[in-house]
Amino acid sequence: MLYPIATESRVVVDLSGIWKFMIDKEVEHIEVSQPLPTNEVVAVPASFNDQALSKEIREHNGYIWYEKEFKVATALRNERLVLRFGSATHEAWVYLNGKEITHHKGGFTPFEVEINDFLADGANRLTVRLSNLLDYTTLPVGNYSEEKDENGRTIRKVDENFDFFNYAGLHRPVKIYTTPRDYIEDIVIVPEVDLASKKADVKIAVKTAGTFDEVRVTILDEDGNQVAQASGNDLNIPIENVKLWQPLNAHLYTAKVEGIKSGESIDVYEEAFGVRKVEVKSGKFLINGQHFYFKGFGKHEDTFVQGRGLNEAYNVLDINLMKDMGANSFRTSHYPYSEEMMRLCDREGIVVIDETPAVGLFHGFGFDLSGKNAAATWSELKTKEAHEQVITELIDRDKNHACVVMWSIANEPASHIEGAYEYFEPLFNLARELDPQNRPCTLVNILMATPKEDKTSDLVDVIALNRYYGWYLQNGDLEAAEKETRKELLEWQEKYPDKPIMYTEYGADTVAGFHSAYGEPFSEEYQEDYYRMNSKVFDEIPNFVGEQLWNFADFQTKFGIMRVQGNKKGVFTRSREPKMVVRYLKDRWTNIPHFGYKK
Ligand code: BDP
Repeated sequence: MLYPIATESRVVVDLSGIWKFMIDKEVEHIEVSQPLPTNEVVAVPASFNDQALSKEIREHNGYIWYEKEFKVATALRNERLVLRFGSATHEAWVYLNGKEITHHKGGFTPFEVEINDFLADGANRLTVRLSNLLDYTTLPVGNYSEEKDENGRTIRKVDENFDFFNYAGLHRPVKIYTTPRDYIEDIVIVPEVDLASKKADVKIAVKTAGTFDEVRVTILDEDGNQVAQASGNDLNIPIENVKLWQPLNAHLYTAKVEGIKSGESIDVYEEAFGVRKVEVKSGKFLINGQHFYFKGFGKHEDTFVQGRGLNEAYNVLDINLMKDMGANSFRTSHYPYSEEMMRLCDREGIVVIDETPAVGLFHGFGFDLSGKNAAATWSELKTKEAHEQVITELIDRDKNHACVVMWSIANEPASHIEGAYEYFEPLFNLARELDPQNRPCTLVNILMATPKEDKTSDLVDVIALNRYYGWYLQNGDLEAAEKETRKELLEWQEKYPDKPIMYTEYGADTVAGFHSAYGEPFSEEYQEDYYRMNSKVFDEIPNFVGEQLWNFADFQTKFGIMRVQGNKKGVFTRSREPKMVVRYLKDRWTNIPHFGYKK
């Protein structure tokens, strides 16, 4: 699905701003042909939760209503008009002037609908009913329950089966964009490069709707110079002396696609792309033929007030903080991030592991680490359909991004439980079939899924581990933790000598400003000692190709006795002040090259 941009043939109207808002108490029927009976307002894009200063709103589980009035300029009325949501969390029913025009389930991917037939002259009323409910059929997975109160009203409850606050709302921009009636619908770009001769063959497939005499593709370099031009819907365009997209040194080409009729350019779209080669070979992760070492983070889309809503200033700041530390990558834990962030990573050369919202695939996941309920996971959860949908939508959205080097099919599923292989095998096949660029695929492994217990490692291209030796296990005893870390990593190395191994999470909760002469857990000293211990072991393991720590910044979670105002494993606070450990990590990472660290 193309991102909405303004071009010579397209106009974008942003509906961001202040919308009418109300939570649905389910006491009276809401008549969508009428304006919403509320005077409350909410800002879009953002989570609604932290805007209202109301516990009832913040913790509401159920349905939520949004409404916005807009007008469309007469000059645009003959164009094809498309209403597009960057995301709506987690399920949306969309009404225009009282008529349902679309519905979408899944809170982290875009969807769109043509609105010409539903527009009124003058003011239009856009009403959105959202649900923030999660259960055993959704991704993420929620523990859902409901009961009736004394007045017969349904009280719904979602206990997150994961460790982040269930923020919801219109998290990403809502836009109307125009196209001509004959238009470019999709573009698939697959750059194949011969590194030795510096020659690329860029396969470009253009899907159009309506009729054109010609589809013309012009490749421009970063300075806007024409590099190549060809005509057709299925092209293979050679580029000589190609400039590669490299981590932190990104070169982006632009494919300018024109739909032409009677010699006139009717529709124009511009898609940026990078030329780079990603491979997994002999226990190493290669970008452009060189052994890449991942340095970076698991993150969240999580900021004060906006919650999980798009916050572009924070996105820019976060990438600048990463670069300053010598980091080169992050994982979109635990859901697809905004398209704006993906475009920024393309531009900035940040390497991304792109994750689906498949988190909580672990029956009874909680702060009790016994995992005693996990056995029921693959019989109790009914997420197969949602999982196929999110893989399909994610790959469709992000297929052309140079920054994406690997898909993460899930985070911490109960992959040590019988049934996991059978659940995941078709999903890995699906992802591999759908990705035109054939990127590696992984699944992020939970601590119980040791080399002996895990059932899914044969499916993954890279062994991606979340490990908490020294935190959830051997807390406060880094000597014992070091032994366990080494023991397990050596076991993986021995069992899968051809697969690269990386950590996609490791961390210790740390209260900013808490110091301890004894390096006690929760102190800034402990966090640093913990990372130093891990680094030492990583450097001993030949196939260890990357360290993405948990977490970039402190973040909001569900309530629980293990969380004080959220998860404190950030190396930055939620407002991005560095904890002490940042100096150590900066020193380590600026001394580790992006390439060739592990020979
Ligand atoms: C892992 C999860 C992550 C949590 C983290 C933690 O993947 O979402 O926040 O551990 O406990 O279980 O801090």
